[in-house]
Amino acid sequence: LAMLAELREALADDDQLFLLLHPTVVLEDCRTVSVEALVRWRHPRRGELTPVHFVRTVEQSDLLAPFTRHVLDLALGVSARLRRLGVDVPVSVNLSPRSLLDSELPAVVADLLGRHGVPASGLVFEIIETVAISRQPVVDEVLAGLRTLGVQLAVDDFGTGFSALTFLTQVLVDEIKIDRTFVTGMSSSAEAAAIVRTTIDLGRELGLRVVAEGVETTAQRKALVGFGCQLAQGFLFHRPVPVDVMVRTLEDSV
Ligand code: G
Ligand code: G
Ligand code: MN
Ligand code: NA
Repeated sequence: LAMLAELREALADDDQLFLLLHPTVVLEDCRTVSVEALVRWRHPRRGELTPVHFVRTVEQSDLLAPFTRHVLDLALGVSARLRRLGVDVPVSVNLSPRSLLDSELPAVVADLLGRHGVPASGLVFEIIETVAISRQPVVDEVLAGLRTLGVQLAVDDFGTGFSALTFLTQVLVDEIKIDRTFVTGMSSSAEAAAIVRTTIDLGRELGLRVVAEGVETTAQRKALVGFGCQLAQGFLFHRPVPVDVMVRTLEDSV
């Protein structure tokens, strides 16, 4: 309860919630092709908190919609700032599965895109597969509403949820992000390697972008290239960085 009150304050404060950005790169030349927004909470007493410390509380309260809006506002602010510098890379935002039960979401997204002057194609929502099994009508409606706007959808942590492959075809998804546990497991587990390899093939067959998450070693990078993977995210390439750092880095690249 104390945390809820503090979160309410954080949402009204310009300084407490902020984003780190984590690039996705092309494996071949390490060029940044998109940035993922990762929210952090600069708590007045407890210091910098990661989402594991507060997202569940947010999801179980009436703060989810304002929180989602706040993160989206920050992320689109970043996008607008990059675009003014001539850097045209999509920004991806992680969505709580419960946000897909909010039928107002597409209208909120449309409003914020308009305010920031960012085209819908510049926004990617990362959703987890688990949303596929509930498939309540409102979820379909919200996903369809987002698709109609032209927002892109990525399946995050692919392979770890309750997978419904029909989800990939019924919901028009643009991208699959292979969960980090499979990438980490590749070197010691033939099964993990097989899952990575076949997910890359699946993505290619379905015409989807495939991003390997959590790439930390050059051996993993080589294996992924060998499997025909083109995109990756991970500490080998970048750590999540503050917005100002990312802006300076990308500014130098144009
Ligand atoms: O940034 P970090 O590695 O701590 O992320 C931990 C988890 O928090 C990841 O699963 C990530 O998807 C999630 N996460 C990061 N930012 C957001 C956000 O803005 N909203 C939601 N719902 N989850 C987020
Ligand atoms: O669930 P999601 O994929 O959104 O989680 C994002 C989280 O994964 C972020 O907190 C980010 O810091 C973390 N992450 C991204 N790349 C790596 C990596 O290469 N190694 C490790 N250990 N964590 C990573
Ligand atoms: Mn993610
Ligand atoms: Na992920």
